[in-house]
Amino acid sequence: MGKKVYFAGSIRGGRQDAELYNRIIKYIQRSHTVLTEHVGDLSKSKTEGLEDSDVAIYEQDTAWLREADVVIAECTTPSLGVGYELAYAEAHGIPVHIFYNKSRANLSAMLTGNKYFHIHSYGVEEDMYSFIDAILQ
Ligand code: 6IA
Repeated sequence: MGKKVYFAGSIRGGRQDAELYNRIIKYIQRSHTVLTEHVGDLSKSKTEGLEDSDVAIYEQDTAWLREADVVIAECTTPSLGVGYELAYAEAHGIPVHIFYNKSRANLSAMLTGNKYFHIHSYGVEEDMYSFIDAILQ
């Protein structure tokens, strides 16, 4: 049976990797459920969605985090919201896998120094997908 995946990626932290998030989400969706499809939604800018209050976003996302089997985060673009989600998942005992492009990111010591997190650096995007297969098998 497919897993429930909470995919985390930057929104207000910057949307330069939105297309990458979209490709990762589509890849995971071939066999699993992604609770957070909107993170890869290319039609929405980071400022849209204001009709949803931030309180509603917080309540929905934390409910999905509690429901998730695993969190997969793409952390090349730093995001306060993603950092919060990773700590929230840890507090609730949800496994967390963090990906970052080693040539573009200098990951926070608060992530690399935390042995709870499974951290995967990649050189090319394709390398990520075999890691994701192993995580979700
Ligand atoms: O601080 P950030 O905005 O970069 O935080 C990004 C993270 O927070 C993502 O992994 C999301 O799970 C969550 N998040 C932030 N903003 C939203 C949001 N806004 N909707 C749902 N989750 C969010 C409205 C929709 C948006 C695509 C415009």
